[in-house]
Amino acid sequence: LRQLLGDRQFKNFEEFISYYHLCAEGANEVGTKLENLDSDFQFKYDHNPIHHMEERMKEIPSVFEKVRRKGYEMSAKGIKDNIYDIAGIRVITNYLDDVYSVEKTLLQQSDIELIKRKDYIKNPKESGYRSLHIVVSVPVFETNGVQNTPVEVQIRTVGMDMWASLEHKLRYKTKADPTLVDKYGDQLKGYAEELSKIEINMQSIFHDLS
Ligand code: 0O2
Repeated sequence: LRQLLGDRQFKNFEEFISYYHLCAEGANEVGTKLENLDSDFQFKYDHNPIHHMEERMKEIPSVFEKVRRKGYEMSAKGIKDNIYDIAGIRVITNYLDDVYSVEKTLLQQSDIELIKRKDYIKNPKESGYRSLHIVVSVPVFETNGVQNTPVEVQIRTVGMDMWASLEHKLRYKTKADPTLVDKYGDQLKGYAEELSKIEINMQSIFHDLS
């Protein structure tokens, strides 16, 4: 941590740790909401939109690295005001439409507020990456009162998730020489497009059979 923080003094470290803990509780709240939504879908429509979910807390050195990279104030306040993905939930859906129905039903809940939204499905990244990223604020009830807490929810289909996981591993593996992956950039982007076409067709079959 000292290396990442460099000479800069980190202000209010204890306050940051307490906030970090709060974010983990926020992720638990949102995770439970998503599980309940999936079960309600199954009960009412005989279909589970969610294939599976993964929860992760951004590692503390990664939080500091992001603060440094983005040029935010290295303090508990700098983190609270700017870093919304300390707690993250990845929701992997069966079909493309499920991405948006999960988003819609989550945002319909009266205690959930949308803070930020990036639709990399409608506007894929240059790499070919596809996913819907939303940041929601959820109230967390603690011993000393209620705190609205940000949680990032990344929603994507099984196909998008397969591509993103493998592409991430390839990039990580060749970190020493990034040009090695760039050599395959167009090919990887092409695969993301092919997968997207396949998923649109699978969705149509599902509609026909439903
Ligand atoms: P981790 O551990 O997965 O979080 P922000 O200020 O947060 O809105 P940022 O950080 O640029 O801006 O976020 P962005 O680009 O919207 O989303 C970052 C996350 O999306 C990454 O997390 C990846 O999980 C995923 N992602 C974005 N682009 C790509 C891509 O080209 N390929 C793959 N495989 N994943 C991507 P982190 O920061 O890597 O870490």
